[in-house]
Amino acid sequence: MRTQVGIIGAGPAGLLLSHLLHLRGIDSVVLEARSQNDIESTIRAGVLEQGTMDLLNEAGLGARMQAEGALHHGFELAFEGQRRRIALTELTGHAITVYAQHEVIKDLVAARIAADGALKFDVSNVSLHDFDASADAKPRIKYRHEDRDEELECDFIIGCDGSQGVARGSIPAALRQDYQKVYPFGWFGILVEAPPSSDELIYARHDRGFALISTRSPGVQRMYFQCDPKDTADAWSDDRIWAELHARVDTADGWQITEGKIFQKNIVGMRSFVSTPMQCGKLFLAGDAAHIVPPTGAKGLNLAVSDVKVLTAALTAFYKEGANDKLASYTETALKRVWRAEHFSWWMTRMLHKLDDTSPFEQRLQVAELEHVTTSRAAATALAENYVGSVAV
Ligand code: RFL
Ligand code: PHB
Repeated sequence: MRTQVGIIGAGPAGLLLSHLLHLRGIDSVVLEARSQNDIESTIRAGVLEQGTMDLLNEAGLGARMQAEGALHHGFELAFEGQRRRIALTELTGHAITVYAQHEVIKDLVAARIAADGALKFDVSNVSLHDFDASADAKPRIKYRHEDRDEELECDFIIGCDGSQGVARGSIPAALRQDYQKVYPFGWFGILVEAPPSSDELIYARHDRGFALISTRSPGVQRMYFQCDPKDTADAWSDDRIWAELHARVDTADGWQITEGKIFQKNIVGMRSFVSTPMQCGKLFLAGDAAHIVPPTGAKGLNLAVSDVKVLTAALTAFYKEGANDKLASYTETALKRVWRAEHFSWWMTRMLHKLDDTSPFEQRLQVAELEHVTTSRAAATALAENYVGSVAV
């Protein structure tokens, strides 16, 4: 089998790339290790930046997002028993949409299937071959599908296979530089049948640890609280979860979060990670395959989308004009936004979480910083520009 662009991974990065290339008349095949049902039901991100929304709309993928997603013009920071608003739209002219990642995935899969796009689920034993830069190199992806060993020949291989994929590791270690910070805490996430506690997201800093109140729909809410990454979901009864969330988020004026039936619990670890370069010969990496951010800044999915935007322009220039320059500078272009988001996500994480080494002095510094970003218009604007993704890079 042959195609122009062989894509590994049907996450937001791989599916969106395949769809955008199709709109520009470029063929691709997407190989995914999991089943369609699995990728369409895994609960992950929720916040889409304006640039992500614009791109999905331009690509004809925005109908359900506009109908079912919720446009948010601000969010709140809770600390010291009170809540202060960051007025995103007033400060930046931009907004965000809360629309679950697995709904984006469903929209993308439907678009690929409607366009007869080649999308293979449940593949295994994926390996990458002959992607060196020489003109006569013919990149190939070997894989197993429906009990047969298969081979896909292509002009380029794009690794969109997330943080645990095989693509990044196919680049020789001697050519790569990895940067990493692992945080000594995780997020306990729950899905709750309840009305929203608040009109906007709430990021809370408390001496007991961080908490986040987000939403999925008028009847389903998403909440997180900082926990030990080695903790297990079973160790947390519903009562214990609500007690912890009330302690961290409720405000001194008597306002409380709204409880409901918890129907899903999970724990995720937190790390910051960048692998560079994001390319090697005819292999390119996009999204979590190349970089990870802690979820505090809501940037991961949006970064995957911005990589794909840069890569689509580069591949289009190659196929339509024979130009190589944008492909050659892909890493440099993509990493500017990546490092901006890495810094922002680390900064938000550090400002809002209980850190292992936080002395009482540093705890007061966190509060001083929160006071500053919620009272200085300049500081609030810097935060807001980073959050909505309109910050200059
Ligand atoms: P994905 O989504 O991990 O997709 C990779 C796909 O590749 C497949 N795969 C393979 N396929 C074939 N062969 C192999 N050898 C393969 N190995 C892996 C996998 O099965 C999978 O389907 O990567 P992608 O496309 O780069 O997308 C990245 C985003 O998923 C990720 O950054 C976000 O979910 C991060 N994130 C958030 N991002 C935001 O922008 N806003 C948020 O509000 C937000 N909240 C979050 C988050 C991530 C979270 N977790 C679970 C870490 C909240 C949480 C709790
Ligand atoms: C979510 O709704 O899942 C969510 C929202 C904001 C974040 C992270 C996750 O920063």
